[in-house]
Amino acid sequence: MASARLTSLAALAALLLTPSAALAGKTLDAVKARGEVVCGVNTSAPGFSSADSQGRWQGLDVDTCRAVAAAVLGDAAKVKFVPLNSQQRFAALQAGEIDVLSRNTTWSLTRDASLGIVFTHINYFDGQGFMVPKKLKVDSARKLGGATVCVQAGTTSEKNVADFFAANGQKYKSVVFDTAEAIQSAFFSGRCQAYTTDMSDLAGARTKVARPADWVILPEVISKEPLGPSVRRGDDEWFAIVKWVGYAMLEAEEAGLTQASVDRQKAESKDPVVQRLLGVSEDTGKLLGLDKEWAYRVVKQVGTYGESFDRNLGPGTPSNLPRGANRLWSKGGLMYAPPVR
Ligand SMILES: N[C@@H](CCC(=O)N[C@@H](CS)C(=O)NCC(=O)O)C(=O)O
Repeated sequence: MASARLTSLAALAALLLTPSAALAGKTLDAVKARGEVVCGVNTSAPGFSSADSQGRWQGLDVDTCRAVAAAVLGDAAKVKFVPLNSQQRFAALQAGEIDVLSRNTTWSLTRDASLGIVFTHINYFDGQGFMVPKKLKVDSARKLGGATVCVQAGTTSEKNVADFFAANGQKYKSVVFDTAEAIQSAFFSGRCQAYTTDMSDLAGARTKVARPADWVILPEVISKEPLGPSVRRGDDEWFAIVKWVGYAMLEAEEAGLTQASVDRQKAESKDPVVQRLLGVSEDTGKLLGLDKEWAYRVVKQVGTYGESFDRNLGPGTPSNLPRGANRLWSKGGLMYAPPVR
């Protein structure tokens, strides 16, 4: 009797441990029925998400959504972008107005645990800094005691800046704005002595002014800002798709794939990692509710993480940011994808 029960328990355990095709989640079903991924992005953060004069969106966060569309719908162009300011972003995701929030958003305990959303992965390791007018002749954030500081409502920046001055025993005067447009036009017209937000945001904002050299980004990084996409809680299948699309872009870079050569690599490579990732050998797609070539299409249509970084943020772009902590773990950085297998 006892041994019969043990046998059936073992059979049940074996069943549960055997990979099986994913159950399609309701977001995946809705996205397929609609024929597009609805993606919440920044209204204008050069390098992360901004629309050009023809209304075409580009940036690292934009590429995340295009990659999800390539994996899920077979076409990276099938994305509707919804620009959201800092305060609107979480409500839009909670209310089901967007499928993914991909908008320079910091992963923190409070947001992950209390907003009905979950972060899928980190696509940019950032930190908060300060920008000042060159004519202020300040070379360190520690010399900003008593300064007027522009900051945006509903951001981690607002809280970190309070911690920073409190920890240094200094006072400051914050001037809080609701939108990037308002804060940037205020700061660049002299309303505040300093502007504080993520370092990448500061670099992006500075690209918008006529004389970028008149504005200095101070060296201190006062916080950790791990930025990444998030999805609504309660749809594990969709969560897994967005997460593994992000990881596939990293794994593709690590495996030496490129957008331009992926077709040749697919036809010729004998590397088991490449064959698996591109769907030449195993079918990892069916475990996610996708097809065999999901990750191949991501690389073919959007590129690897490194290619997206270089195109949108790297040297040669207006943001001109070093890869820094966002290098692969194998190159001394923090970017590490669990194996796509
Ligand atoms: N990473 C921080 C800051 C993100 C953020 O929203 N930064 C502002 C800085 S200006 C921004 O991007 N605003 C654009 C907008 O509201 O349209 C967070 O998640 O709170």
